[in-house]
Parts: sequence; structure tokens; C-alpha cells
Amino acid sequence: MVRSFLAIDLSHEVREVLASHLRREWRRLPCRIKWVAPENLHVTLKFLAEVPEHGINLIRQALSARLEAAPPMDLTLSGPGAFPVAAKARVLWVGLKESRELLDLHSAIDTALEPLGFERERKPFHPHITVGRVRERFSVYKKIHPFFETQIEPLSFHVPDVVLYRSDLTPDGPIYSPICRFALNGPHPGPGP
Ligand code: 3AM
Repeated sequence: MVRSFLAIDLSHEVREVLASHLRREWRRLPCRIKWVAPENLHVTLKFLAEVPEHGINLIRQALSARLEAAPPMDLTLSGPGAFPVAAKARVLWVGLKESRELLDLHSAIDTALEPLGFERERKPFHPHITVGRVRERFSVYKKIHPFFETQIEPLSFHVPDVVLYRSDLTPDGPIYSPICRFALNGPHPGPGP
């Protein structure tokens, strides 16, 4: 079985900027947080869980044609936030500005994978880059409120493809290895009517 997920890679610049916030500010917060290693930062599009080896090929086939027709896009960082809500933060993230292309890409993935038995996402898609996971049981809002005040530069990055990742969980943290990439080669949509 292969634990896997689909994701968007970040540019080197975005990774560096987030790593720098981590080094200079976030690591100093007085709270037990498992921070994501800079090389592991990404935008998850769909978590596929444990997939049998032969299922990987089916996923590849189901996605390649559909994503080939999807347009490449530019995404832009927005501000920090948390799941489920800041007051009860469990997952700390940096968000992305709303993008029609990204929502369409997410929906195209759900549509392509539904016939293989992967359930459509029921919750609305909230694109984000997870940067840390709170490891304390009670409300940590007071300890971490400076995280929510971080001024994130609205950097943009180009998204030429979607990556199918293998995730191996180890005591030192997950190891993500790309299995394959799906190029986004569709026409860039015009500005609309
Ligand atoms: O980028 P985020 O944090 O949203 O939380 C995991 C991460 O998403 C998520 O898959 C991404 C890559 O590891 N993930 C891990 N286990 C999960 C599960 N059981 C899960 N998402 C849903 N259900």
C-alpha cells in the first residue's frame, strides 16, 4: 500500500519566505507545535490515504488526460490562519488568495477520481499551506496569537503541474517523495465576459 496525496509544489522563493518566518518568529512561540520542515511545505489538493500499488496506475490514467486540459495558474499567498478556528487552533496555515482556476482544478480532480471510489470532498475546499500542528490539548490562542499577526508578503508563484506524492511516516516526521507529475497544459482562460 502507498500512502499518497495530490499537491501543488511551492516556488523556492515562497518556501524560503515561509522558512524565514519560521526561523525568525514562529519557532519562538511558547507552545508545543510540530512545525513542517520547509522542504515538506505544499498545498494539498486531495489526500488519497492508503492506495494499493496497482491503484497508482489507475490514478495516473484517470488524472493525466483531465489535468492535461486544465490551465496552469499563478497563486498568491494571503494571510495566516488556523483550523478549525484561531481560538481552537490545531493546524496553523498560510492561506492562498481566492482563485477560480484552483477551485476548478480541485473539482476536476474530484471528478476524475470519483469513479475509482475516492469520495468527493464534502467540505468546501480551503486552499492553504500547513506550517504547523499544535501538540497541546487545551486552547493555545493566547500563546500563539502573534502567529496570526504575521505580515505575509503577498508573493505569487507559478503552478505548472500537480504532483502525486508518496508519504512515508517515520518517527522523525513524514517523508514525501514525488511519484509523478501531471502537467497543466490547458489554455489559460481569458478575463471573462
Ligand atoms: O496540507 P494539509 O495539512 O492540509 O494533513 C495532511 C496534509 O494536509 C493530510 O494530507 C496532507 C499530506 O499529508 N492528511 C493526512 N492524513 C489525513 C487523513 N487521515 C489527511 N487528510 C485527511 N485525512
